[in-house]
Amino acid sequence: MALESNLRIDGARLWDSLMEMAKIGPGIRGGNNRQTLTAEDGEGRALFQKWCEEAGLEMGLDQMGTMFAKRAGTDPDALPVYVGSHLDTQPTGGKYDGILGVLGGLELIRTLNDLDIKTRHPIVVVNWTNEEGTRFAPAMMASGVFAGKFTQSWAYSREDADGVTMGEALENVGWRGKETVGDRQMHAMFELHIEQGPILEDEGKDIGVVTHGQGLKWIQITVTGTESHTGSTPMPMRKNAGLGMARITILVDDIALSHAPNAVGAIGHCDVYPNSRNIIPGRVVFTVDFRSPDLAVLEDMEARLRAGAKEICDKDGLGLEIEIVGGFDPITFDAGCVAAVRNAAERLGYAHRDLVSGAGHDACWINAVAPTSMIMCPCVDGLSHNEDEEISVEWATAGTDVLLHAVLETAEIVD
Ligand code: HGY
Ligand code: MN
Ligand code: MN
Repeated sequence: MALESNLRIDGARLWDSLMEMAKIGPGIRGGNNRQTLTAEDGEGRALFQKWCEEAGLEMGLDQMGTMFAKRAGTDPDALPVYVGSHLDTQPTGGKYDGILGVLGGLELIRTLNDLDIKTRHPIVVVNWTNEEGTRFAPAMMASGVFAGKFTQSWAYSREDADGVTMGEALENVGWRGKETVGDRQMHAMFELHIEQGPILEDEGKDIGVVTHGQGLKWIQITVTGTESHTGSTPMPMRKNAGLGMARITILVDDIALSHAPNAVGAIGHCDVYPNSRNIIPGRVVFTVDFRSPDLAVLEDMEARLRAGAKEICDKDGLGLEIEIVGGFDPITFDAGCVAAVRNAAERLGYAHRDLVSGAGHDACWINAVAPTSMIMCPCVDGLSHNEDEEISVEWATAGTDVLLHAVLETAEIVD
């Protein structure tokens, strides 16, 4: 059976599943708060597991809690083609970031079942644990362990704001599997994801053919000063850690802008101690998020941050500690997988363009151990990591149609 342009998924069924999943771990403004390894994440996992069982898939679970739902191929020795993404969300996350990739993979399976299409290679739908890295840094944690970037014991030791370790949370939520992480061999992996940026919508494109992923550095900075009274401490006597953070915040912006237009930088996380209205902060802990498609630029940004932060803290008599808590180099996706995505978009008649992923994804790590690429669809106003994140059923359908065709080209239909 040849791959015909009329071979399409059921967009209405996909949309229903997205809306059903969105009811779990509701946010405060219509989005989702289903942070990794919380009870809400466990509920979302259970719903995904139920749907996979209804689709006749065999569920595997590894020691990082990653879920692998397998549809058998005709050749038991052929390595599977993997699809999927993540079901965990930001605390003020949207309904589609990650979820579209997992449920789009499930919709692909449902479509193959409806049409009784067999493939030589098995197909596996994955829900990677802790992609977001919000509760437990770093991001893309389970896929990072799978790709050998982090040890499992280090990942288990990572703590959330309440001092709970990732290993304890995994045990408590009851999703720690037995499978050794990284044992699975992949023929290829395709990840469908919303763009989380404005390019596709601005250019009227349905599909992003993702050729590269920009690199990322998460640099955690601790500035220490002296807690003292905000009223009675004379200004010259103060060692204000909060002021140090403010000066470094401006420095981060200046460094990123000096590498415009492709570099970006921001501070999204900060903890102020003791965080009392009338105590000068004695300690602040915050994370700088630098990104660029160019490794030399990333290295330059880190070097200038280290030098500039030291100058600021020395001048203000503040202590300074710097720790890298996450990151990966810019990546180039597999040319064969990228071509399969581009062929699919062309065959299906979807407007498409090559794209560099601005956000990090599990595919960025898996690209190190298997031929990998990504498919992106637009999102409204390029907004993501915001409860107002929105896509259209047409965009979701187009992305999943392309996923279906790219996977079938790779997994080989058997007549
Ligand atoms: O940080 C990222 O790029 C991803 O959303 N975890
Ligand atoms: Mn994501
Ligand atoms: Mn995200």
